[in-house]
Amino acid sequence: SMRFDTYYNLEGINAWINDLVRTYSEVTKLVGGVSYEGREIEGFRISHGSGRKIIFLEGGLHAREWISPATVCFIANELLTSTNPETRAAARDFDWYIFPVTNPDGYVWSHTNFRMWRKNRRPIGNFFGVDLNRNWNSNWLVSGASTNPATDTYAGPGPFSEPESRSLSTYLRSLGDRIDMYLSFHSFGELLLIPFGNSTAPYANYHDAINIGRRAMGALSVRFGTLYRTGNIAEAIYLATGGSIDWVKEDLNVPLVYCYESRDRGQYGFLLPPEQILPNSQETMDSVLELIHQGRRFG
Ligand code: 0X9
Ligand code: ZN
Repeated sequence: SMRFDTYYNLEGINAWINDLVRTYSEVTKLVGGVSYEGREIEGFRISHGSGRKIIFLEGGLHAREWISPATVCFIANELLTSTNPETRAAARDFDWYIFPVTNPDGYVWSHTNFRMWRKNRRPIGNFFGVDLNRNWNSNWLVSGASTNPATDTYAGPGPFSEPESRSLSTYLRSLGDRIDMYLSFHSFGELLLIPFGNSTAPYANYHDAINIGRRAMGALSVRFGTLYRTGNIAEAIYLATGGSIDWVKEDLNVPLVYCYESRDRGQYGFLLPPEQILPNSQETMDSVLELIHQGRRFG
């Protein structure tokens, strides 16, 4: 079983996924796509009878944000092992599609060569990497994204130019209208963000999404007092288009989509000490349960 006092590399996470498949009959291995360097985007489904609505967890789109895959793994572990009735109900009531590392090449690079790597690893001229949270086909290159492959927010030569975002989006589309909630995990900043990255114009359930998010962040704060701010991407953080949650909202019409910016507020930033994996993950799990609870109330 996985420990939550240390960060795992890709091999470790994928070995743990194989363990889960062997141990739990409700776990099925999934392949969500493929990376530039030919790695599979490995994930798994937790299902107690298929055909339920889906909660989709996307981790590790940005390589250096190691708390993201760790938190996604913790949530999965809770769904499989917790005896808390609320957690058991959440596990049974949904089909959980869980992908801890959606940028495997970048994650490996950040473990082996350069800790602060963010993008994928496709060579572009003399440079490497496209920002996989700028490459989705939703207002691509409109705001907060760069045409310069030397930068960390390079959006790529075109929308879905990258195998990771293109294949994952195809996979997501294949799930059709079954996705009820999509959660994307990043760090850092202690924020809960909703679409869109270039506009604060309220769409159909904008205010519900904000209210549900605020209540969930109330639940997140109970355990350790961590205070997340909830808001639209453009107002709460900065203008940024071509991100995964914007595309999932716009193209797939998923009712509830959120992007977590996990601990901390910048003291350690991307280098969050391993002692904080457990508290960050526990408070996040508390909030995910509340998102589900509140999502039910609002329909
Ligand atoms: O800039 C980003 O991609 C995210 N912040 S990070 O520090 N993790 O890089 C914020 C993205 C918010 N926008 C969308 N999710 N679309
Ligand atoms: Zn990020």
